[in-house]
Amino acid sequence: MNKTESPRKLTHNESIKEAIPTLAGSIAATLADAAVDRFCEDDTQFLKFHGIYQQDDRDKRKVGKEYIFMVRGRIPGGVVPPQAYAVFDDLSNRNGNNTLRITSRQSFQFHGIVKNRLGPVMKGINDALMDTLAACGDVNRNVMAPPAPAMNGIALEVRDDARSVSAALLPKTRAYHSIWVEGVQLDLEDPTNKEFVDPLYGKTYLPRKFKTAFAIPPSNDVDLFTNDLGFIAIVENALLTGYNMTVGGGLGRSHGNEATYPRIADVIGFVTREQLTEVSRGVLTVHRDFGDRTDRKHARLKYVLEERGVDWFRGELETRIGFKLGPARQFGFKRQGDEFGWATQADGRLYLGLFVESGRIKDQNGYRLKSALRILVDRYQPEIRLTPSQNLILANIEAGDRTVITSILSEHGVPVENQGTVLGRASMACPAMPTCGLALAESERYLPGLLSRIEELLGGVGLKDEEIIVRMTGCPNGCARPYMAEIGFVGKAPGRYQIYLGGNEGSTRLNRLYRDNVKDPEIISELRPVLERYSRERLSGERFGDWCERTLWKEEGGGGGKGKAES
Ligand code: SRM
Ligand code: SF4
Repeated sequence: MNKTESPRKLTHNESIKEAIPTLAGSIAATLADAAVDRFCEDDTQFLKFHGIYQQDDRDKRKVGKEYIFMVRGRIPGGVVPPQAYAVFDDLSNRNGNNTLRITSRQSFQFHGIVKNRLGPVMKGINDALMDTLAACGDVNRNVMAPPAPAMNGIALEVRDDARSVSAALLPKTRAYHSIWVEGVQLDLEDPTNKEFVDPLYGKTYLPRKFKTAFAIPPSNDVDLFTNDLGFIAIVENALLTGYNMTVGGGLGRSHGNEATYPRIADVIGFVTREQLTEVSRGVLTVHRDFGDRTDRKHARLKYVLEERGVDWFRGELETRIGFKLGPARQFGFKRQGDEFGWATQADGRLYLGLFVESGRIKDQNGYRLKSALRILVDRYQPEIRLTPSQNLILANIEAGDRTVITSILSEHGVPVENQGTVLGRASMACPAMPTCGLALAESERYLPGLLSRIEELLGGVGLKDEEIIVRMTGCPNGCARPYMAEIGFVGKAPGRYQIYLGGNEGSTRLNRLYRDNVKDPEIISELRPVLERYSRERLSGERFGDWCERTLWKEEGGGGGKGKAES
């Protein structure tokens, strides 16, 4: 800043964090006041650090605002023990909207909780030895790791490393435990609370959210390059020697604001397993100290990387950690997404990959996934693994139980073979309406119908059963990672979407904007000519996204985010 420039004003979030670094706000007092159905604005910001969002049912707005809460778990690597799953299932029946939502970061969300049930839900989650601390807020979020059960020891080691990093980056405030487990307001007269400053985050935490993921090539099932911090497992002579580290990925953008854009992370070097915690803390503190605290739309680590450059970042990090990163090693990603059906674990037991449409575990008409899962969990105690593509895996199943489990699922309308459709299995949608306050258009409720129409179109142009990765979000924030899809739909207004084309199977490339503000009836007519051309012109085995990149974008140009990862 030169002498004449005045410092830019910090955001309101910065001043409330500075004033109450324990993040306690007046949450406990409001919780105890049965006469009110919601929290004040500042407390809604603190609640996020506790894993809670205040929402309202947007379908009911015409008749008045009905406040409801969404609670998100912190489940590193998406591993849910059977006992905890049973508790989650009970809690969603008694207190929520009778569904459990698998998120695109391997967690569970409970929707539709009214204020006086918030306490019991939070207590129930903690009693099940799970928690929601730092599932949201300006902190490191749920750490992702490959969900498929260990085919060898490497996957277990990577999962352990993901857990260690998750633990190392947790905030240390005692407010969470005090409010939700002990049920009391934090005693602010106690000097340790009065003077509390988080040892890692400081008083004002991060300028914005921070996301971490681990991947084991060739699978990129965690969509690694969309994370602020990523670790790519390097396996040499069948041993996990360490990780290539990536920094500066992120997808959120705003319509009409060119200064915001999706960005693919950079690979910045190699670290050993022993160095993981230190480098993770180091990267987080660079975000803490250099992220933009004057504009929350410009506050992600990706903008620090884009504006200051990779070399600057590496130098800053190395100064903080006191050692040099090694040169990045060879790696290659082939595929994102999940495998479905029965498979064998290294220990001889079985696991079952189940497709869950848009991650919503529910009973609806003849499809009763929620009831079936509960029976299986009670009787066979499988471990539940949540995947970053919003599906689930039942793990650690004895081979002898396979037939009966298959028939219990079948009796509940849940197939094990040929689950969903080819397009459905490769799709994702964010929740959007009616719970998300930021949704501009439908997503989860709308995508299945649109997919049927696209399937019909594909059949008509000679592409029946062609896998194309389709993702939809109700606004440009990118929660279902639409900017990595071969076809991405991004909500612009009710019934209107942007269409992005050209992501790839390994999820190492951003797609580009093809058409803006397309009305629902025109989506199919916009897609028809490109799919017809793809069908005619594609090379043998060439995927739709790769054809777009090779052909369409050479002709059309196309706008988009920053970067393409090496793979
Ligand atoms: Fe997200 C905000 C849902 C993954 C980028 N996201 C929201 C909120 C909380 C809306 C709000 O702030 O009021 C949504 C709650 C809707 C609801 O009713 O449940 C919401 N995000 C989700 C989930 C549930 C979508 C899903 O389909 O599963 C995912 C929860 C993951 C988890 O368990 O932690 C979810 N959100 C993502 C991802 C994907 C990822 O992390 O891999 C992104 C893009 C990656 C990134 O962060 O850049 C993402 N969500 C955002 C943003 C844009 C952030 C930005 O940098 O601009 C917002 C808006 C915000 O934070 O203000 C947002
Ligand atoms: Fe809400 Fe937008 Fe995220 Fe969808 S992408 S859940 S509409 S914030």
